[in-house]
Amino acid sequence: MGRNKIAVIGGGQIGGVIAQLAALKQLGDVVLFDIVEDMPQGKTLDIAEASKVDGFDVNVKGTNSYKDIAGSNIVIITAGLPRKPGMSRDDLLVTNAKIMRSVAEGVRDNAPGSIVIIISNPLDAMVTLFKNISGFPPNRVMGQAGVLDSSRFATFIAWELGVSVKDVNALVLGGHGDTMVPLTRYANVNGIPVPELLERKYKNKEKAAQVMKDMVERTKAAGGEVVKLLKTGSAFYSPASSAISMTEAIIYDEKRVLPVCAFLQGEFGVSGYYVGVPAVLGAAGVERIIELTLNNEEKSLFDNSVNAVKTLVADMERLGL
Ligand code: TXD
Repeated sequence: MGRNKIAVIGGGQIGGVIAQLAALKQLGDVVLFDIVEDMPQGKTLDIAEASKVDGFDVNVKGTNSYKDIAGSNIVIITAGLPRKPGMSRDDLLVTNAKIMRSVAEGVRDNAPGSIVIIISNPLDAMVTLFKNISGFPPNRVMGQAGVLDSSRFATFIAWELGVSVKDVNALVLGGHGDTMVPLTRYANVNGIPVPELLERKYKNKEKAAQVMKDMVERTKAAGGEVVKLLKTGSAFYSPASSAISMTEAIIYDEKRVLPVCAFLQGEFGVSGYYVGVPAVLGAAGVERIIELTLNNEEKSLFDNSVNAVKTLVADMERLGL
């Protein structure tokens, strides 16, 4: 087997950082595609010219032609507009569905054996659309949301408790929208439940519960918090890192257990929809979905989030997108 080839579709903010990280980590040769002329060529030239300094040696190519993605084993899709302040992810549906349609055709026709990680928003709908147009099997089509949302949740917990973020485990399930479900009961610091640590810190159950609730709300609104600060565009470093960690899990067959926007076929009581759930990522892509027991409150939040995804997918169909 030769080198991995990683195609990144959409050479904007997230696509550019993904290309740089993939090169720095020498994950494989990198192709950066965009419809804007010269821009992906400019970014990849810039990245390649750092190879001596950073000590990496892979091919990094920018292109406006889908032919150049031929032979890619991983395709990461970031094409699509980002939010502006005040917008929800769902407001991007019409514009980005049109973009995703052309991207899905390009990937289907030129990299038919690839494993695809989608980042474009509204995430759950864009993954669904890609799967429908490409006809790729569900294990080879997934979305990135949960790795980032969980990393945001873990970051807030680490700051609150004054511990290393490396020791925090936190999981966010559901759709990548305002209804996402950060699981408080499963959040832990090297196995010690976060709610217990908060109660010890505040010596007051109500206060501890309020602090946890605030972290949950901040996690759900975290994308918007960055959008508001940036004024133009949305988060790009952390989404890029999240896509890279999924890529590593796949190319190194790591069997990592990550929250992934994956196609459910009966798991969690859901059939035929893409929703964020824990899954095993390895050489075959989404190899297995891991179910876990949700209590009544968690279940109702999860169902609410699944319903939001269903509405979005129905809107997409109603609008003929
Ligand atoms: O975690 C997540 N999933 C996300 C998703 C976190 C943050 C932002 N997320 C979404 O990713 C965001 O809402 C957007 O829908 C995408 C890409 O965000 P980015 O910040 O990278 O947007 P840019 O900088 O505008 O880049 C988008 C690029 C830009 O260069 C366009 O020229 C290109 O997409 N584009 C296309 N590429 C290929 N094909 C077509 N048709 C096309 N149209 C635009």
